[in-house]
Amino acid sequence: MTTNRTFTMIKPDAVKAGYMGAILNDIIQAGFSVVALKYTRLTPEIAGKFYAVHKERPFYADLVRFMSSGPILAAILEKENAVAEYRKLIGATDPQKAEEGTIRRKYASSIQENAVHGADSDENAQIEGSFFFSEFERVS
Ligand code: 3AN
Repeated sequence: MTTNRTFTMIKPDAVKAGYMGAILNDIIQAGFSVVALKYTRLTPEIAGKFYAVHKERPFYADLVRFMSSGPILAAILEKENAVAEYRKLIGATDPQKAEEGTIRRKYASSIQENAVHGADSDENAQIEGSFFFSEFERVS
């Protein structure tokens, strides 16, 4: 099912560095509309649950520590072909490999502290959005 929605988080490194407003502005200027927005701090338990698919990866413990190290901004975004369009806007996981002008190229410092998360499929966008937001927290 194509929903034209995706899920993102502005990660603790970018929030700490003061890029939250700039990144949100880039997202909106790129034609995404905000369906839901939440500024919060993940506990290690919640970060661990969110990244459970990476449990077996060597970077899992560090990733959980990092994602619970400070506040994040979670959002559901809408645009035609949202998942693919958003992945294009944020660029490659490794900011050094991300194209010029992408969010990760502009604001990220490393493969782990890479400024933003973007859902990688419609199915995961749906699951991740529902992990953070109830129905009445979404503007329809
Ligand atoms: P993406 O966020 O581009 O979809 P994933 O899903 O492979 O990338 O990884 C999820 C998160 O795990 C990344 N955003 C990054 O913070 C972290 N990560 C991925 N690969 C590495 C790695 N090789 N070393 C450290 N952290 C990583």
